[in-house]
Amino acid sequence: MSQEFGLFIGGKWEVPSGAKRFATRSPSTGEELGSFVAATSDDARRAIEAAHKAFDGWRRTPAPKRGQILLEAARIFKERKEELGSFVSKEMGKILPEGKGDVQEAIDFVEYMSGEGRRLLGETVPSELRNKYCFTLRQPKGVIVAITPWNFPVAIPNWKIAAALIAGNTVVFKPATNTSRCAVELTKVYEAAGLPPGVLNLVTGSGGAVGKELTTHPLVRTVSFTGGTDTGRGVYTEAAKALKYVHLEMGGKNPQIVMEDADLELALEGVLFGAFGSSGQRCTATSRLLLHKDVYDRFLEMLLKRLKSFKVGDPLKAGTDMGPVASLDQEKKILEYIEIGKKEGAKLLTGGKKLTGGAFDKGFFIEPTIFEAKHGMRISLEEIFGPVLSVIKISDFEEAVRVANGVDYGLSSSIYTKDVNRSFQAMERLEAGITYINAPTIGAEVQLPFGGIKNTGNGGREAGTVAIEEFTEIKTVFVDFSARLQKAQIDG
Ligand code: UN1
Repeated sequence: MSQEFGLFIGGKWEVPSGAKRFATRSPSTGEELGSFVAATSDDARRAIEAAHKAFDGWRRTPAPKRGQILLEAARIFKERKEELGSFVSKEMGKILPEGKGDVQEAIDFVEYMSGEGRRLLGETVPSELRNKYCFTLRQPKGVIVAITPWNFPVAIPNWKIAAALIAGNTVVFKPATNTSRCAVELTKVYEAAGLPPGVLNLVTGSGGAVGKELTTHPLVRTVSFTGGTDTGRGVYTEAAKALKYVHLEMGGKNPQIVMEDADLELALEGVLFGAFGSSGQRCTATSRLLLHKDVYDRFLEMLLKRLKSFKVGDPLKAGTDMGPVASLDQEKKILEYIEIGKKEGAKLLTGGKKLTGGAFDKGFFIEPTIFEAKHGMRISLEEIFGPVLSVIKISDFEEAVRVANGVDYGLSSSIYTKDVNRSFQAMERLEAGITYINAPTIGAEVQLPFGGIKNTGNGGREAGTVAIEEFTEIKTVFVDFSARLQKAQIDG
């Protein structure tokens, strides 16, 4: 029997009477990692009410003081980095260095946001009238709902939680079901850091049960969602009816372009990390390699050779390059896409199968898979979210840009070239929220904005200084110290 955990509402861990439970399991070994409460809409409502109750006290806490609590949370994350990193690896299957990287990304962001408590800058703007001051303030919105995915179970929730908290909001956190243990541990960090009761609340369980309440309750002011496009569309549509502001961060079909003048060794390391890091389960994963015809055969040969020594297996073992995919559902979906690829005539160059036998039988392991594909095939257009790479031959830079942009998504993009002019042109013309020059499509840093265009999102960005925008209202203030009625646009 694994450890049992409750919901965290109003500063207390609680198990509602008659609560149903679910367990999470390692996608590598099947080991159970905890038993969690499947929250109901009533639980979600109580969490929202608790967050609302805590709001006034938290918003009035001076922002630098809120920052000190965040800094303490960052310190505890640091202290627990190894342990939390191994929870990430165990619960969603990415290899341990990446599990620890997930936690490090949280540490970086929480530290960064703690400093924001001493800024939260507004603007001072001149008035057209004498003896009048005009300025703006950033004010918290109220109750924020954070709906987060399993692929970065520590980093992504923190992008939302820490930014919302520093701005003075209170939060209801609804994590993906299959990484509930990471979510519980993360919540405990904030509890230990001294966050007042109700400022952060955790509601575990499926979105189906609590989604409507979380997206339509009158006290919820903003819903911040990262996850799949279909779910995101549902959240957006539902919340729109209740006129909520919604921030969406969804899929990608990110290209790495390799031009004929590229440093091929560098591009090779880049594509391996980009396509197969976290078993390809990043929104930023490289799922298309756009390869210039002059280096096509050579680069493919290098890639296939290098993959021969690529180790798939236990994510906790040193030397493993790639762990399992995160769940049975993921495995099914990825294997389906591999079949689709074969049916639409893409040539399977390597991989393509579920790994079986011995320890593999306990988990969801798929070989790193590479297709020689064409632009326009489904495997070259749709997000697979697995270790599957489509290689597409391009004959020049114009074609590379056209193919790169020829998808519905626009999160990340990358080009390998030594030509400065071309790299700047790529930067300007690639339709994506993020462009890397001579680096893979993954690896965003927290002090810069993160997000995408087209079907990837709805215009907002996380991280960086803009992170605060999502979670604040701007108040415009006019102070007239002339002691008489002055009429803008009419006087003077
Ligand atoms: C995601 O996959 O949703 O740039 C986030 C990266 C990571 C964040 C990815 N720092 O790959």
